[in-house]
Amino acid sequence: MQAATPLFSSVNENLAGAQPARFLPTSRAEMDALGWERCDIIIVTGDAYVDHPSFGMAIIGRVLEAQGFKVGIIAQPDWRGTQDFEALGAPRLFFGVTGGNMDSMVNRYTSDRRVRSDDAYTPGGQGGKRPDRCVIVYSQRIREAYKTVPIVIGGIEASLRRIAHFDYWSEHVRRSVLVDSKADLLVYGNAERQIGAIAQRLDAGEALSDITDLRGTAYLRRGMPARWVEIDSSELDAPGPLNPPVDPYASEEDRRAAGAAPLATPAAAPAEKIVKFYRKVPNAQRALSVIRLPSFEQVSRDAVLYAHASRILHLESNPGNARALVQRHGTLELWLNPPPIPLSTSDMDAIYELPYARRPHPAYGTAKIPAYHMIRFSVAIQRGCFGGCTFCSITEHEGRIIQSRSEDSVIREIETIRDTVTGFTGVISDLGGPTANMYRLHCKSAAIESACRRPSCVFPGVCPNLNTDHAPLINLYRRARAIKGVKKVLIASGVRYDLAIESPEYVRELATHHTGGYLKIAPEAIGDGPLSKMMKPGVGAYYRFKELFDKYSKEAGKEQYLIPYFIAAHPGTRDQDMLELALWLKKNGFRADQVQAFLPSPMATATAMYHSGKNPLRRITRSSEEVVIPKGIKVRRLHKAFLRYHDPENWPVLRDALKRMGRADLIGNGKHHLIPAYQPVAPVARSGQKSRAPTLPFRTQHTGLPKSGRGSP
Ligand code: B12
Ligand code: SF4
Repeated sequence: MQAATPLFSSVNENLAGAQPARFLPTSRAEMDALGWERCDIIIVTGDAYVDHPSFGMAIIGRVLEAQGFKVGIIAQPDWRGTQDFEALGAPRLFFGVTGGNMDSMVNRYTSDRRVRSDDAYTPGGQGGKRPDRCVIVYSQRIREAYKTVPIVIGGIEASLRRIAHFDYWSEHVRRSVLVDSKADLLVYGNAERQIGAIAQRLDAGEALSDITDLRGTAYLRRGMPARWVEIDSSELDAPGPLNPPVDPYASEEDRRAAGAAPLATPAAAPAEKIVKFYRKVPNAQRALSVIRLPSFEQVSRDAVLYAHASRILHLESNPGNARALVQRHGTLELWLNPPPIPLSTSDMDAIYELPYARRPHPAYGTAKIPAYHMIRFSVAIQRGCFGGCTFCSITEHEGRIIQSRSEDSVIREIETIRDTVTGFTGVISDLGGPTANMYRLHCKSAAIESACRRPSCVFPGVCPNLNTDHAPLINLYRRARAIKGVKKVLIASGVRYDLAIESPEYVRELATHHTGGYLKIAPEAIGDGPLSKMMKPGVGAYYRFKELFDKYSKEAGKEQYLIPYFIAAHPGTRDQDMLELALWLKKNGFRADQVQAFLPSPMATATAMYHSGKNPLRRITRSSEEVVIPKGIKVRRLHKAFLRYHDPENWPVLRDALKRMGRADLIGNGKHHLIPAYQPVAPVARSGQKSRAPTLPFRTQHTGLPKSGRGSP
C-alpha cells in the first residue's frame, strides 16, 4: 500500500506557534479573547460541542489547530435562518460541515421511523435541535449567508451518503449528498489526512476546485479527465441487461405509470449500455483507471443496478487496491477518489493526545449531554473493523484495516482521565472502539492485505491469514488495571466472540477482570438464513465462547452472565427463523426487555438487500439470489414480537402467526408451549418489570456495541 506522510509533518510555519485554545471559540467574544479577527476554518456541526476525542468536530478542530489554523465551532445552529451561521463571520479558508457523530436521520428517528424524543448529543438529551439531513440544510444556509466561501462536508452523514444511496426514511434512492448540498468537496472516512491537506493547500493559494487528487474525497466535475481509462462496472460484475425484462402483457398505461418508454414491439426494447467502451486495464495503468458505476438515474429506477453499484463500491474499498469511481448525476460526474491511507500508530497517538479540554463547552453550563456522560471515563484504542457485518456501515466509513494506538498513549490517556476528569471514581468504563477486541489485529502479510477484496476477515470463518493474537490487548488491559488510582477497567464495546475464542487467554482475562456481572455480546440471530446475510458467525461460535466465559467466570469465583442481542426483521429472516429464535430464547431463559428491528442505514450492504431484494455479497445478475425481506410495519412488528414472546401484549399477534405457520401446537399453557392460550385482562409483565430470567436490555445497532457501551459502568 502507498505510504502516507505522517499527519503532522507539515505544520505551516507562518501559522504555527500559537497556544492551543482552551476551547475552540464558539462566539465573537471568545474569538476576541483569543485575539482573533477571523477564523481560518469554521466547523458547523449537528452535535453539541464536546471537546473530547470521541466527538468529530473536536478531533477535526484540534487536528487543524495543531497544524497552525484558527478554528471556530458553530454547534447546533438554528437552521431556520442564517443568523447563527454568521455568528463568527466568514472564515478565511472554508466552512467545514458535519451532521455530527451520527447520520441525522438515524439520530432523529427510530427504526420504525418514529421521531425520537431525545438526542444523546444535545444538552439535556433534548430532541429537535437539528434538522433532518443536517448536512444539506446547513450547507444551504451557509450559501445563503456567504455566496462564495468554500464548503467542505464530512462526518458520518456525508461519508455514508457519498454516492447515490437508498434513504430508508423517504424510501427513495437519493443523489449523492454532495449534489444536494451544493458543497465544494466531500471528505469521507477518517478525515484527519484530508482535512489538513485541504487547509494547507487552500492556505498556499490553491483553489478548492483544483483539489481533485486527494484520497478520501469526492467532488463533482463536468466531463472526464484526459488519460484516464474508464472501466464499465458491469464488466467487473455483470448485472445483465439494464432494462428490466419487458412484461409483454402490461398495458401501455401500466408501462407509462411505471415510468417506462412506450413499447414499439417487445423485441425492440434495447439493452442499455452503462458506458460506451471498455478496455482491459494493465496493472501499470491501475492508478489512472476509474470504474464507472451506473448513474444516479439508472440506480434510482432499477434496484438490481443499485445492488450492483453497492457491490462494486464495497469491492473497491480496500485502500491497497481500490480504484477511483465515477457516477453520473444528470450532467455532472461525481468522482470518488480511493479511500484514505489508514492512520499509523503514531498518527493515532498524536490525534488522541491533542490538547482536548475533555468536556462540553462551558456555555452548556450544568446541562447533561448523555453521549458525553457515556464516554467521559472511556478510551478509544482503535478505529476500523474487519468484521463487515452487513447491517453496520462502520467498515464503509472507517475502513477494514485496524488503526491502533500505542499502549503508552492509551495509558497516558487513562492517567489524564484519573487526574483531570471531574467525578472519576477509579472505574474506566471502556477500552474500545467499533469492536472491543480487534486491537492490533491485522493480516499476516501486508502484500496479501493490499491485494485482498474480501468484505470480511472473519466471515464465513476466520481467515487463515488473519493474525488473531490477542496478546497486545491482554497486555494493555493488564497495564491499565495496574495504574495507580484505577480500581476497575470494564469492557463495554462489543466483543467479537468468534475472534475471542481464538484466544482463550483473552476470554479468561475478560471474565476474570473486566466484566461487571453481565457481558453483552451480539449473535444478532441464530439461524443460518439471517446469519449468512448479516455476515455473522454461526451459533456454534457463541456456544464455544459461552463455554469459555462460564468456565473462567467460575474459576474466578464470579457469577456472571452473557446477554445476547438480536436484530429483528433483518434481510434474510423468515417468520420461521424468528420462531426458532423465540424458542431458543425461551429454552435458554432469556427475556428481552426492549428489542430493535433492522434499520436500513445509508450505504450498508444490508440496506442494498432491503431495497433490492438481491444479495450483493455475491455476483449480482437479474437472476441471482433473491433475499427474503421482512418489509412493512406488520411483519417488522411480528418479528419484534417473537423476540418478546413473553409480553402478553404480543400474544394475540403471535397466536395468529403461529396458526398461520401451522404451529398452533406451540400455543397452550404448558412448559413446552411458547405462548399461553389465554389472554390476561390487563398486561401482567410489562417491560421494565423484573422477571426471574435475565433481562436483555435495550440493544443498539452498533457493531455489537450496546447502548450502555463505550462508557457506562
Ligand atoms: C461511542 C459511541 C456511542 C456513544 C456516544 C458517544 C459518542 N461520542 O459518540 C453512545 C453509547 C451514547 C452511542 C449511542 C448511539 N449510537 Co453510537 N457510536 C459510538 C462509536 C462507537 C464511537 C463514536 C466515536 O468515538 N466517534 C469518533 C468520531 C471522531 O468519529 P466520526 O464522527 O466518524 O469522525 C471522523 C469523520 O467522520 C470525520 N469528521 C467528523 N466531523 C467532521 C467534520 C468535517 C468538517 C469533516 C470534513 C470531517 C469530519 O473525521 C473524524 C475523524 O476521522 C461510533 C462508531 C465509531 N465511529 O467508532 C458509534 C455510532 C456513531 N453510533 C451509532 C448509533 C446507531 C448509535 C445509536 C442510535 C444506537 C441505538 N440504536 O441506540 C445511539 C444513539 C443515541 C441517540 N441518538 O440518542 C452509529 C451511527 C450510524 C450512522 N449511520 O449514523 C455508529 C457509527 C456505530 C455503527 N457501527 O453504526 N454511540
Ligand atoms: S487475506 Fe484474510 S486476513 Fe488478509 S485482509 Fe484478506 S480477509 Fe483479511
